Amino acid sequence: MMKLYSGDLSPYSARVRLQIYAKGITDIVLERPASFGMPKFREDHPIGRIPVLDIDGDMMPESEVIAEYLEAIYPEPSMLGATPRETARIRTLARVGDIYILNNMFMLSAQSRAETRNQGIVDLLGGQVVRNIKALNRMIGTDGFAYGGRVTMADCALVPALFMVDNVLPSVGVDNPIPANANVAAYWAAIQTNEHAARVLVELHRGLEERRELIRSGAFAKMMAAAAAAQAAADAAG
Ligand SMILES: N[C@@H](CCC(=O)N[C@@H](CS)C(=O)NCC(=O)O)C(=O)O
Repeated sequence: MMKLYSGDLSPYSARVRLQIYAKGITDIVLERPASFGMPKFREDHPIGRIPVLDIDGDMMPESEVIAEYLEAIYPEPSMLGATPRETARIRTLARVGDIYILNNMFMLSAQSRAETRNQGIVDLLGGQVVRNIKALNRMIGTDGFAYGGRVTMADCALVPALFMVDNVLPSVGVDNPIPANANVAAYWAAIQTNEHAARVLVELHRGLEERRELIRSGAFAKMMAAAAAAQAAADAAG
């Protein structure tokens, strides 16, 4: 049986989970890898990030690659278009979610502690997010879905990306650009009523609350320091 190494707060994992839920796939086990964040995980997985799809010991990283693979082996219901041109539109929107929004948001999320914030990083990446939300505003569907009136690979990438913009961008001191972009705001309000999107959003919020509690208690800083020390020791050992 296949396993998806995943975590509640991992937006890239949430992208694949949304696809799994919307397709009604029930034979993939979702699991948080015990070694995630430790040298062992990076030893076992060169990129060292989740999600990873474990196909009987054959490890496949990268959310977009996993999404395309799942689409190929579980073609119904399709999360792509009815024509090659529609599929290209869906993939373009998914790339806006992944590369133009989520990648910048993910890099920005480490800047939420005001005491250690690097304002140059926030200005650079936050500026990109604001610009790209404006671009999305001109591209996004106006019927409650990213494209074509049903859940597609575009929604799978955009829901976790907009979750990060809505919930994490203000914590690095950048105003949330969603309300000022009417089409994105309408999409964001509508897609949250979709049962599959709502399910991953519950998981993402649960993960964010857990993370914030670990930060409040000081446990997160200790975990990060322990992981960094273990990684430095592993690197030094070659
Ligand atoms: N491009 C990758 C990004 C995956 C990624 O950054 N995952 C994060 C969690 S959402 C992670 O594992 N971070 C661990 C690290 O940065 O060491 C994908 O699309 O899967």
